[in-house]
Amino acid sequence: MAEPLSDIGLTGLAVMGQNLALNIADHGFRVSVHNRTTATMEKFVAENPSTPGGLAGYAGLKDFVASLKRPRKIIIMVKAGAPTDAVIDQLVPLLEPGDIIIDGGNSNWNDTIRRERDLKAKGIRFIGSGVSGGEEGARFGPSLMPGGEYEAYKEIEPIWTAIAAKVDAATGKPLTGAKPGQPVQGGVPCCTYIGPNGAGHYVKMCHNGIEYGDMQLICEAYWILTHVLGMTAPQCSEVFAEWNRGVLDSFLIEITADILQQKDPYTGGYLVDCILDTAGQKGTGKWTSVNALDMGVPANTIAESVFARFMSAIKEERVAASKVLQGPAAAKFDGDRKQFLEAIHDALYSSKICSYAQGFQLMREAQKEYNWTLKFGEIAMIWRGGCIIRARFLQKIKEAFDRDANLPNLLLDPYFKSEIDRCQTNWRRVVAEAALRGVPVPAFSSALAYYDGYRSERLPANLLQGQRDFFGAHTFERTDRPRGKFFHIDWPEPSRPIIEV
Ligand code: NBP
Repeated sequence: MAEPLSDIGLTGLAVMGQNLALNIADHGFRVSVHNRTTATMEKFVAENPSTPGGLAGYAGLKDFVASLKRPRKIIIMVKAGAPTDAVIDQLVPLLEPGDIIIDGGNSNWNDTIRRERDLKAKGIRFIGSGVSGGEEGARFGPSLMPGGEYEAYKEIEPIWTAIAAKVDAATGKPLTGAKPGQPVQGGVPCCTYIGPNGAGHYVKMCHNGIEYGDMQLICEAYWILTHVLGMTAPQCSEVFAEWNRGVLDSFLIEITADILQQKDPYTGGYLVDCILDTAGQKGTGKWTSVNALDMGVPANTIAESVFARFMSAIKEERVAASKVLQGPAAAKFDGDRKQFLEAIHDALYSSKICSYAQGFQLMREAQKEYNWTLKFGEIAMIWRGGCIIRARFLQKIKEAFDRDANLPNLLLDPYFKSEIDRCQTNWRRVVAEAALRGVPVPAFSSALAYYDGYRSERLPANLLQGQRDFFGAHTFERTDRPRGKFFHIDWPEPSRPIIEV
């Protein structure tokens, strides 16, 4: 008897592809799978003989494509960049108009815009879908951020919403307990149509930028706990575990508490104290920061988080500099420890609000740039589960955009405004204490500078414009004249006449 046709195909069976294929099959969909290296596909299929939907392995792309129901839906889960283009080029001659290619990799949104346009000209529909949550998310429920033609998304929507992470409708908390072959039942899927062409991959990139910010902010809180309050790793672990019961409740705080109490199998000490302090990055945080610079959006906390990784990476240089450069003498902390602990909590929380405000501002600007209409409340909603930044906090962001879909900045929402009002004295105290003690907190301080900058009616850019006009005749606008009217001083002229441009 002929094999049944599959609901969907997936090519690229590394860690993400395998887990995503199993997730899809767990929801009763039959999945055809393919990998450039056939042995990987054969091993994967042999190891998973009885999934609810079934896996069918194909060595050749022609047979793989022929095994799919029409319109064919093919997920590409290969290394982002040239490999994705290579796979698309191999697939296109085998497809028919109306078929759908879905790129689930971490592709740059500009590539997605280009691919969607080029494929549309050939009659092939293209979805660029952010897939968040790493290996675990792919296996038991990622946060999914699909972008492309809406009608094409509707074709994959039943599969996409089935495999996405689910959260409780009332609390927004992720539904847990999925096991192989037994996905969670019910709940609200962490998946929504994001917008045309590259919108899904763009939003995924912003998610990653925000993730960089969250991680760096947590690291700075840990550094203050250890370097101002002198806490040990397990003591810090208890603090984070406690914080995880309040407004900071999130996956990243939870794993931080766990990591900090992990013993080191080699030394018997704590693992975190044995991990070399140099961090890498794969690019999406950098893309977010570069894009913020390109679009002129102040996303300084996210960018500082990327720079902090770069600073960590120049370990040898830092070691050499530490022997030469002086900071303040480290006095023992003699303040109220309980109060200062609360202050660190509030500094972390306020900085986090600013980091998210920047991420959402970036997306606001991008929608103008790329002619998208992004639904920010829905974006916050689908990040509540299945991704690294999942947090109770996202429910509050969703509520803020429910109150005002056109909110210009999260800081202006009444809830977040009152939270910052409540926390800002503590936040300032922590940043000041860190500065006085020479403890580097680039993301905490840049978030505070962002807050103070954003709430400033006037900034010293008046002088800056004067300087620009002095050396480059760049002209300036005046406080007492309408916007758009430009002036210039003829600086070299002794009488320095003012010229209306
Ligand atoms: P990798 O990014 O490590 O890519 C490995 C896969 O790409 C293998 O299947 C490999 O085939 C295939 N491949 C390569 Br490399 N070059 C190819 C080519 N020219 N033609 C065909 N296939 C090619 O896999 P991953 O870590 O599973 O990630 C997959 C995608 O998901 C990436 O875009 C990644 O950025 C994204 N992502 C990853 C994570 C994560 O936590 N890892 C999270 C979210 C998103 P082979 O077996 O023959 O070498």
